[in-house]
Amino acid sequence: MRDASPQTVFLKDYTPPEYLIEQIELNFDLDEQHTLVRSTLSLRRNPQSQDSSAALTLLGEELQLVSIAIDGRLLMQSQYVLGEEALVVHEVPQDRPFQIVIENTINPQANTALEGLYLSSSMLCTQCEAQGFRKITWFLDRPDVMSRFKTTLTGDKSKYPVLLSNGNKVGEGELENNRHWVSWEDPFAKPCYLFALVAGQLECVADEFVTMSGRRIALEIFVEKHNVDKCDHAMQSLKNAMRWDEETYGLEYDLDLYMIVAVDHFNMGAMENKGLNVFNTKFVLARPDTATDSDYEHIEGVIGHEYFHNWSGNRVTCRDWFQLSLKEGFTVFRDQQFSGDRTSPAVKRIEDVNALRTRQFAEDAGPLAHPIRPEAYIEINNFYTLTVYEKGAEVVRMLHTLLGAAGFRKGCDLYFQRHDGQAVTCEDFVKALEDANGVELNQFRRWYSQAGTPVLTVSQQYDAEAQQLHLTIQQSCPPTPNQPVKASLHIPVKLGLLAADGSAAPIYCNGSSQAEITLNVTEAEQTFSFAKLPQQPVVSLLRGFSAPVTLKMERSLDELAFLLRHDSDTFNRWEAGQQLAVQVIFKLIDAIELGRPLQLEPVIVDAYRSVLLDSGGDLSYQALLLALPEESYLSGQMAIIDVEAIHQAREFVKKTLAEQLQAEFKQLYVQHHRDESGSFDAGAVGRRRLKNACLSYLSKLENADVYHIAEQQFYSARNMTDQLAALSAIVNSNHPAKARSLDSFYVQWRQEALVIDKWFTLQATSSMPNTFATVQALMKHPAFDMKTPNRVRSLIGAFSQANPLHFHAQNGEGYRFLADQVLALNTLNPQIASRMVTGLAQWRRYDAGRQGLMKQQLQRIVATEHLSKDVYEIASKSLA
Ligand code: 0A1
Ligand code: ZN
Repeated sequence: MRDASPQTVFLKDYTPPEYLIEQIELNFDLDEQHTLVRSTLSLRRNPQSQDSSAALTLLGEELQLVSIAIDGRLLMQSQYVLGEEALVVHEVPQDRPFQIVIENTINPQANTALEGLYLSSSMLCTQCEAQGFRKITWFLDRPDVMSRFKTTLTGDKSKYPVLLSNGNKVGEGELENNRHWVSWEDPFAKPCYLFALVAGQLECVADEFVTMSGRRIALEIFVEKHNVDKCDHAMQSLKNAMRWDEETYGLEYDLDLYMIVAVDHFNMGAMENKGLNVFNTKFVLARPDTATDSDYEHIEGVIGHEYFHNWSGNRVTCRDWFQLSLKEGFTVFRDQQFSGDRTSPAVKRIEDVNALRTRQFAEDAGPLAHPIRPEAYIEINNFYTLTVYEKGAEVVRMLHTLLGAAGFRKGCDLYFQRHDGQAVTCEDFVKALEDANGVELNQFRRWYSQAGTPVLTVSQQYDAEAQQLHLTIQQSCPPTPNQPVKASLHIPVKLGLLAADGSAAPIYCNGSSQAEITLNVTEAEQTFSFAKLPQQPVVSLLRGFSAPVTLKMERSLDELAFLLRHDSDTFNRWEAGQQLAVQVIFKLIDAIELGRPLQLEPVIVDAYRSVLLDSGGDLSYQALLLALPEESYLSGQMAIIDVEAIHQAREFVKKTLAEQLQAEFKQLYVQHHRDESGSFDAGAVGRRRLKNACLSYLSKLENADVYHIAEQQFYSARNMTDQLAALSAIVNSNHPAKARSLDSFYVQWRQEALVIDKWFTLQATSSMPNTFATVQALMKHPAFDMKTPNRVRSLIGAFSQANPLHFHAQNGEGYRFLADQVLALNTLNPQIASRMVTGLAQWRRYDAGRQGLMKQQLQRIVATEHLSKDVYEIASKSLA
């Protein structure tokens, strides 16, 4: 918990470690409440350190010291100082390597923060990133101290038949009193944040992968017994990822064994511990009747992400935590490429951009905005953000665009070759890309240090006589905390031109003609001219969303409808439809605010009709074209967010489209509805997506026919995608069988925690009246548990972050509720508590009344005693 004034850590203060730990031998005597740790460290002074003090400072928190010895001699209390956060040994040998042996105890059962060693159901497991290792034993807990680990686990054979750690198993044996031990050795030096151990009653699902050089790798997924039948997809995903990284980056796995363990209690998605990934069950377990198609896709994405970290993160790691995006931005980019290749690149790109624009853009425009390489933090766990991950991936993507696929690959090869086994910086990454390609990326580097979403304002001027088009692009970036003035960035802007018949108009540049080019926008204002255009073309700009920016360009509804019909760039085709809907919805919002009657623009009805009639092959893509912009995206476009008007206008469009295109929606629904058990292939997934998109529209009609369709689908579904889509249609309408369907779903799935999470989320995100009362009642439901992060996210997180209408109720009940939960979580799990505070961070975007109410709750949080650093940092920065 927080001391009087929590300390800020600055990037500018980085200095190399004073000591190095070449090897660590860890012995665990495992017990739920009283685990004994013996750690033997082989240390020496770091020749690179300028510091000359003879003291050694080891970091440790919440540990009970038993004994400490140097080179075999026990230390007396006068020889060290034991503080809340560190153990300082006054004098250690300076001129030779030395050994320290520390014995301490820890209590995993009391560890509800889920950092360090903790209990999840009946298994013991660890989470060490970012700074959890110091809750296991005293150590130089920083990523630039890389050590070889040898770990021996001892425990009761019945409680802990399976004992796992990083690397290869090198020994095991039986002991008296039904106890046993297993030793593990990891040949690769690593920072302690990649250490892991797992002990429990686990079943192993095993397979094998043969690498490109012909090595046989054993693959093992460990789960609790009742989940053995839900591992096939994760295993297949792992093999797909291993093959993909060989083919795409030339990177091969390095150990003989790759293990994944699925745990019920986990603060994040998963963790890339060397050779022993620990996963949230949500990203491992899938069976067609329990997991949706999106779940299947997320599992493959996260399995890929953790696997890709073996190179981008583990073999080459971060020098310090300010460099987090070095591994995370790069690895997210890699997992996005992988998922795109595995499913549909067009659909994957749209989903990623949608998430970026609705969530990361809000972060970048609010009080918590920071560069992808932050310069200061109070609690590093607060910086596992959308900015570091998702915007970080966009920055890597832009490098890929600027260098081309082959140049990017050359740069990555050099990066891995040059820095294998090292802890490095974002600068080292950019430098490797530069050196491999003989280019200079100086201006581009500003993306690492500058926060905020740049705005591109584009105007066009067509000169019929000269047959020329002039595009003027201005860039600007709004101020962000501590960065009032921004410098110009290097922004790659992909461009295509469309002729009147929808075909590509050639772009003449440097003597040759191309169908698409990338403009290098580098100045505050630049004009690009294009010749030999006998007619004014329609401009398709920022294709593929080639940079994480906001594009401002005057467009008529007809022009957008034209692009929606003809743009050959799949991203921009979708984007045209989105912007069309945005314009239509905003006109309606104006009408609502002025008290005028609402009328739907016919152009959107025609546009949607064409989409409904043109199946074009990729049904998932077609379903995306039908999806209206989310309320959170629309909020991002408003100076003062009018939650009710946004909801009302969007609902009006959805309902009116459903009324006017009823026959088309119904026809498509019927065409694609099958009674299938659910196979995860692109055709079946696309059919389900499209059919359920139609159902969602049709359910707005609120008639007996549609009620019947939804209920029929709910009861006959043999896969979770269809069952959940039907339940969602029921819950978000006035369906007479709502209560019965929810009860039936609960009874059917009460044994499956991940399905029950969906049941909570569906109710928490409902836009129907009485949702707040339902949420309050669900907090008291026997299946709700504040100590299980997935459950907290499924109810409190879903309500506060995905139900704008009810969370932002004018009377402030949603805000008060959230603050109550944050304070309750603060003592149990600070990481989860601080994630929940972000629901209040955007308070400045609302009307005066709501601002006051949100601020009041933030102030109440900050004024609370014993606040964790995590919550303090987010709440106080939100108020600043
Ligand atoms: N490195 C992991 C994510 C992760 C980060 C922090 C954690 O605890 C604070 C846990 C997991 C990844 O990117 O997958
Ligand atoms: Zn990661």
